[in-house]
Amino acid sequence: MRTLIIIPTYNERESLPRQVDGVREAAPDVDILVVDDGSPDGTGEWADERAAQDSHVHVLHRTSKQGLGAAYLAGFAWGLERDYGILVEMDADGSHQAKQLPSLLEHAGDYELVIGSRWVPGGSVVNWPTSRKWLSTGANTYVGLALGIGVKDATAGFRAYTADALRALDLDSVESQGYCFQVDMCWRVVRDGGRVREVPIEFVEREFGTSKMSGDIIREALVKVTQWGAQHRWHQVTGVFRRRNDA
Ligand SMILES: Nc1nc2c(ncn2[C@@H]2O[C@H](COP(=O)(O)OP(=O)(O)OP(=O)(O)O)[C@@H](O)[C@H]2O)c(=O)[nH]1
Ligand SMILES: [Mg+2]
Repeated sequence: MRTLIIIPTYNERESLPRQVDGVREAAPDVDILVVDDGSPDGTGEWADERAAQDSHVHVLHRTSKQGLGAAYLAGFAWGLERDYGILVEMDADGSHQAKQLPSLLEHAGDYELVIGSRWVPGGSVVNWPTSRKWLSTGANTYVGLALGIGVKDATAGFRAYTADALRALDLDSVESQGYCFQVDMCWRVVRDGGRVREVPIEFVEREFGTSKMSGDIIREALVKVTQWGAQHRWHQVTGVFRRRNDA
């Protein structure tokens, strides 16, 4: 199945070249789409130069920084139009290691969504302060309790979808950004009856550039997951009453 690795970038001039090299080496048959939001540091120009030399590399330019979720949605649309069968999300910053792509892709296609997970046995994080570990495990515990999905790392951004799974979703209605985008997409796949498989990965904190994580991104995730959780529980409860009344 044709596979597209989508790499969103904003000011990743230092990190992107090694990530692209790594992917080309680890999975020579796959194509790469860099989705750059007009990075002022020249990331987009570098990607254009690389694309001119390598037919496996493509670039989608967007005029301004519109968030991770919007970049991925544009990347999905680009890939679906071109009939890729598997669409992979991968950060540029080196946190998602190209050498682990084969284990992610091994199960892609058999499951609607395969997630490279930090929080299943065998998964790990490297160079994260304790506060980040608590934030990530706390967020994932909260997601698990609120939504009742048995996914250990729903905020993870190294993942592979089947094109059919994405086509089945109403992607136009996805408005979430950052971490919330990942939870939103996972929740949509699960609600649609899709199967999710987690494979352990080693996640490495970025060496170059700066994180785009912010308080707003954390707040967005907290508010939306709480809303979705409340709606989900309400539907469960009203569903039980309806069944009892029907009986
Ligand atoms: N195109 C685009 N890419 C973005 C945007 N925000 C973040 N990215 C990219 O998305 C990837 C993940 O962003 P990071 O800043 O590493 O955020 P993170 O991985 O959630 O947070 P850290 O764990 O702190 O690194 C990187 O490749 C970023 O360059 C955006 O608004 N537009
Ligand atoms: Mg990162």
